[in-house]
Amino acid sequence: MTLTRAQLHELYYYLRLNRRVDEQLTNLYRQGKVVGGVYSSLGQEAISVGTAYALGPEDFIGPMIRNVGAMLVRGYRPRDVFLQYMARQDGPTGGRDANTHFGDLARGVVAPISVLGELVPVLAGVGLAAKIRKEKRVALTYVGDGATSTTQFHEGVNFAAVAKLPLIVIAENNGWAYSTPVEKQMAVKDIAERAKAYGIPGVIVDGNDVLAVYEAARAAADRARRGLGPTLIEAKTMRMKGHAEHDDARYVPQAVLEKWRKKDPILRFEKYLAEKRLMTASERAALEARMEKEIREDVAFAESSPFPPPEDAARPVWA
Ligand SMILES: Cc1ncc(C[n+]2csc(CCOP(=O)(O)OP(=O)(O)O)c2C)c(N)n1
Ligand SMILES: [Mg+2]
Repeated sequence: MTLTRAQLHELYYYLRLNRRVDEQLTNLYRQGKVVGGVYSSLGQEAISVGTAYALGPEDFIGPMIRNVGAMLVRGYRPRDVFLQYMARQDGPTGGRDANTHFGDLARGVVAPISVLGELVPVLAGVGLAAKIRKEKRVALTYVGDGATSTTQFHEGVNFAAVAKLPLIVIAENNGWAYSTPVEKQMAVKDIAERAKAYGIPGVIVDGNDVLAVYEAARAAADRARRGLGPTLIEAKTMRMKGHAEHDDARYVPQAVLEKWRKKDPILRFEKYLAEKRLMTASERAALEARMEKEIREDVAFAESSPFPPPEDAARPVWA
């Protein structure tokens, strides 16, 4: 374990921030203030936070809907997320696009689109550019279990493998792709098994253990930087809510959710920090107070931001 006490606190802060942003988005949605859907990362925070934390500022990520945590680690603030979900003028896309469909190349964040698996070849391209320019950059992106069945996933991973590109693909196996369970999605038991067919390492990690996720991403990044090519990391987890806030997920057995609630990644990390005496109760309270203040201020800021003026609608778009 190479992380310092301060870094462990930072990891914990991002996990909590991810969860609080998520809870706040749900509140805003229920108040009718969100334009579009809310895609929760409840219970999956350790994957976004642990992987993004393992990268350096020169690296690139391609987040998907459940990776708000990774965007927070890359420097976006809760207000950016609230503004974007509420389609306000001061938001990252000025109200033009929804949910996590925003990015900033200066921050190393590639904006996603909805098409599943699409970011895999795009981030492979980032890796290819880095390789051609001899830059020690790593590109990391996320797919769900469902997204690993797409053509784009296959083409992207295969190309990255053949060209030995510095790509890390995080497969978040949360058991469901909308209402389709994993066993109806694929005939292999583990997504990681698919890596064999591309000739790259396939690693399975406990997606609810932030330190394990961090270590796996760290190792894959080191490997990529040494020119050894891509890694597929399967993070086992569970989608703890419906596909989005409109979906009550009645098709998910309650007993399964109950089992996974006991493995909550944040409670687990809290327990670890307490047992190892790495965070005191007062340190935790201070962190919580700082975060709550930020959430409160950012919600207020986002709510007071105007909607974009209609005459602005055709400005910066492609055509
Ligand atoms: C190519 C493609 N097919 C279908 C959809 C519609 N769709 C959006 S999210 C989703 C489920 C995704 O499941 P998974 O990849 O497991 O990710 P999760 O939602 O569990 O994070 C589907 C079917 C899409 N956006 N793109
Ligand atoms: Mg899924």
